[in-house]
Amino acid sequence: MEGLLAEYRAMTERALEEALPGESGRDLAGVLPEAMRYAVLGGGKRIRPLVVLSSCAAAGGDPGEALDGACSVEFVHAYSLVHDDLPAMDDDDFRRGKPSCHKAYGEATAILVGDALLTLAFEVLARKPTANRIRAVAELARAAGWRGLVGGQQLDLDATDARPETLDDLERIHLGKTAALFEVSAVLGGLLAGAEDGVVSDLRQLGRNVGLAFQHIDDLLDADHPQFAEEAAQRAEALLSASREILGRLPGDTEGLGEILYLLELRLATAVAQEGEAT
Ligand code: GRG
Repeated sequence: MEGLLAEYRAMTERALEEALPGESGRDLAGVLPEAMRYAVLGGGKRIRPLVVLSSCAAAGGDPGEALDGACSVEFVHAYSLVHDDLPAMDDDDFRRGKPSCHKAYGEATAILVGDALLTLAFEVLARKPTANRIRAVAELARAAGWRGLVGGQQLDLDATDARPETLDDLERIHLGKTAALFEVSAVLGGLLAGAEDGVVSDLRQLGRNVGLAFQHIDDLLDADHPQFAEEAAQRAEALLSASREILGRLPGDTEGLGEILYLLELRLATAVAQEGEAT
C-alpha cells in the first residue's frame, strides 16, 4: 500500500493508539486495557477505516474529520474477530500472525475485550454530539447488530448444518457478516463529511458492493465454497464495476476509493488465476 492510502493508514494507526486506553487504565480495569491494545494494534489491513476516510474525501470532506468514524469501525471489527476466535465460535488459536486474544489473555478476558471494544466504538463516535454523529451512531448500531454483523454470524453458524444452496443464500450471510461493516464505513465517511442524502446513499451502495466483492474474493483465495467459484468471480467483477460507476458521480476527491477498487481488482485477478490453476 502506498501514496494516499498509506497516509490514511498512518493517520488511522495514530488515532487508534490515542483512542485506546493506556497503562494508566490498569487501576480501573486491570489487564483489560493491555488486552484491548493487543487485539487492535500491531496488525490488520485497516481496510474499513480506509473506506471511511476515502469516502469522507469522496463526499467532499476533510478525512481528518472522519478519524473517529475510522476508529469506531475498526473497534467493532476487532471485537468481532476476538469473539469469533473463541472456542465457542470458530476456535482459532492465531489471529494476525500472533496468538488470538483468548490464547494470550484467557477466554473470560477475551469476552470482556470484545465487550469493551464494542462499547468504546460508540463512545468515540459520539464524543462530539452533532446531529450527523447521532445518525452515525444509529447507523453503526444497526450494522453491528442483529440485522448486520451479529445476524450474519448467526446465519453462518446455521450454515454449518445446512450449506447454502445458491450464491444468493451465501450472499445473505456475506451481507451481514462482512458487507454491513463496509457499508456503514462508507456511510460514516459521508455523514462525517456533512454530505447530502443523495451522496450518502451512493456511498452506502458502494460500501455494500465493496464489502460483498471483498468477501467473494476472500472466499476464492481461500477456496471456500468452491461450488460457487465461477459465479462468485463474475459477481465480484460486476460489483466492482458498479462501484466504479458510482465513483464517477461522487462530488469530492475519489483517489482513495479508486485505489481501494484497484487493489480489489488486482486481488480478484489473482484469485481467478489461482482458481484457473487449480482446475
Ligand atoms: C463474533 C459478532 C461476531 C462476528 C464475527 C468478523 C466475523 C464475524 C468473523 C470472522 C471470520 C470472517 C472470515 C469474517 C468475514 C469478514 C472478514 C473477511 C474478516 C477479516 O477481515 P480482514 O481481512 O482482517 O479485513 P484484518 O486482520 O486485515 O483486519
